[in-house]
Amino acid sequence: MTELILALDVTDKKQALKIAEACAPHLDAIKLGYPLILSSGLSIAGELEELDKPLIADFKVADIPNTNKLIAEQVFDAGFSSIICHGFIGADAIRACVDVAADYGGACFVVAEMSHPGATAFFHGGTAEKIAALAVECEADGIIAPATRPERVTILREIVGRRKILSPGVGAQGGDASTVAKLVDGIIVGRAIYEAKDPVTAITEFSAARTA
Ligand code: BMP
Repeated sequence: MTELILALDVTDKKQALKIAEACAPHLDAIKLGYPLILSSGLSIAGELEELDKPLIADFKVADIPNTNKLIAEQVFDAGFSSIICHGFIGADAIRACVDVAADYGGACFVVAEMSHPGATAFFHGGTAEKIAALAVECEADGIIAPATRPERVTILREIVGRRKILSPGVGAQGGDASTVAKLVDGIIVGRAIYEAKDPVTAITEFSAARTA
């Protein structure tokens, strides 16, 4: 079944831990990014360990190969099982993340196309397709593609084949969970869950939408 990934962009550490714990039985992985890590430190990964859910580090790494390697090592040492890097950085810099992920038995996902409206100015016109092909060439585990544009996900799927597609943009950004769940391997949902009056009810509904 399509995975349900919680984007835990909650800057209050106590609240983040509370939401993660309550939602854990209904989710497949938790994505952590700058909002929570900058407020709580990388050690938050260790504190989430007892939930026994894979942790995805969303730093959208975008540096030279050596710096990427150093970042990725920190991420996997902290207990994450996956890392997300940008794709426009080129093959050598993507490979630096892919190689470290492989060394740790983890995974690396490459941002092929972003979900927000402004992303079309850069990613359309062949760039996303080029990045998706680069992700395959670099043997990344998969790509990030926009739930806000299912038709684009379909195009990128043709390029990446059976490699995983994780898709943010469901809920708050307007993406429809059941439509996108049919096209991808994992849907990423943030605000529509953690800002809901009752995050558990919300996540249960997204969980059900995967099979609708
Ligand atoms: P929300 O469901 O609240 O819109 O959160 C989506 C999450 O996915 C955020 O963590 C955001 O940084 C991330 N994301 C995204 O929305 N679009 C992308 O193209 C790539 C992302 O990582």
